Amino acid sequence: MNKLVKIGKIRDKLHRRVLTLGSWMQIPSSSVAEIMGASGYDWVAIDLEHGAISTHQLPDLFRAIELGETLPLVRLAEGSAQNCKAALDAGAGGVIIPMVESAGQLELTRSNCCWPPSGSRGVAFSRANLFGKHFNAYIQEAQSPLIVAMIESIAGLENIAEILDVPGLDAIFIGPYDLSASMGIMAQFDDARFIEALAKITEAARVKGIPIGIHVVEPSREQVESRIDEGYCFIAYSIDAVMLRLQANYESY
Ligand code: 3PY
Ligand code: MG
Repeated sequence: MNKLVKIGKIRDKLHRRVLTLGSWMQIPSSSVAEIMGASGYDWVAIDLEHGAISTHQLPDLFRAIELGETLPLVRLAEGSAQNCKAALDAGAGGVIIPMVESAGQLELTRSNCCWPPSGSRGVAFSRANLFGKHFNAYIQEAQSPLIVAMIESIAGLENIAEILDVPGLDAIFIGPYDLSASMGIMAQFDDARFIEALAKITEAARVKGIPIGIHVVEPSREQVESRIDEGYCFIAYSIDAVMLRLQANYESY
């Protein structure tokens, strides 16, 4: 299945508020990527913000993820033109943008991700279009990669209404660790203030008609199910390294 079709399927699910389940990778290994890509997720995001993966490793990781018909995404380190080009030229189907705090910041990053006329990303032969072989076929994808904005700070929360109005935004995605840290209650996910912040974000998204997502960092099916019940439809299930750490711990058996 080609990448544009996979992106379209995820967009369609998001429009219908049907769950798209993904996962997250921080281990720079194509074998791990092959396992993650064959594990039944709709998408797997390579984390370039945290962890030790470099952009030159993206093509091999993407190839391995794609063997399982899964869409590779990237969680950018930040939304600079260079970061957006590197991830998308390597073949990412879209980006998850950390720490979005204003409409202007999101619009600039969206533009950095899209070829003209929908954006200002530099046009080039790259792996994404098989170095020119699929140049024409890639134009549509290059003009509309999946764009997901992370809300993970008090500023993001305060500016949520204007952020949700940015055209081309496919979903917002909550980073629970940074959001709780920004509120002075790091990782206290049962704190009433954190629960209230999530409720504000989800209500604003509902009003503006934008799908919402969240990172369920602990690999807990129960937590995923309760997030689905709360209306989240773009959910990242854990992180490769966290799943390995938990299973590798002999004391836990
Ligand atoms: C956070 O919880 O802050 C994250 O960025 C999760 O990906
Ligand atoms: Mg974060």
